[in-house]
Amino acid sequence: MSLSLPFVTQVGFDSGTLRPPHKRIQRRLSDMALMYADRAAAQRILAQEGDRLIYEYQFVELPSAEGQLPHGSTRILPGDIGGEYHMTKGHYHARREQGEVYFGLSGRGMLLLQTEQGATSALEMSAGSAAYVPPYWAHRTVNIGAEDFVFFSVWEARAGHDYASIERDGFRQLVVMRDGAPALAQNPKYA
Ligand code: S6P
Ligand code: ZN
Repeated sequence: MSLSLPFVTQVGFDSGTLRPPHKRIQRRLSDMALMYADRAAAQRILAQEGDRLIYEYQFVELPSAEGQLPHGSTRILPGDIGGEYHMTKGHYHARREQGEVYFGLSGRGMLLLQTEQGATSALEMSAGSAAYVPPYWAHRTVNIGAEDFVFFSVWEARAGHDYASIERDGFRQLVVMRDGAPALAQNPKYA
């Protein structure tokens, strides 16, 4: 056993910024253009506007050992791609038995979840929401507001991230704009 030392990180509720800075990953439209239902809209935006930032996440990297708890923030910018709100890629944990906790810091979001057996869930989140992602549920967050949606998460170091099936099929539920408001729609790929 190697003993870790305790430490504290300051988290910006509106920006998600970690102080001191830690690992930071940015996802742009080109990184996930095939994940939006309207691929033509994604290509149009890339051609006309350029490669917009969709979300970024920052987290404290820890050794991949049992009991270590990496944690960090995600900030999703407001906007949509062909009427589908900006979202994270979403993933299953490679070790399916590992759950996670999300805590809303600012803005308005939707947490989409699903299992490999076909169960689905969609939970609204805002500042102060603590959402539980149980073991075996894939999870994706979506910004359904006009401001940045920022949340904090804590997961187990050996959980791992499995993006493959989501990259191929997406989530069963899409979060789309209907009459200017968010609504759930069925992903035609699962019809
Ligand atoms: C990690 C946790 C989050 C996401 C982040 C980005 O288990 O669920 O920190 O990594 O929100 O989402 P994604 O789907 O691109 O990893
Ligand atoms: Zn996760």
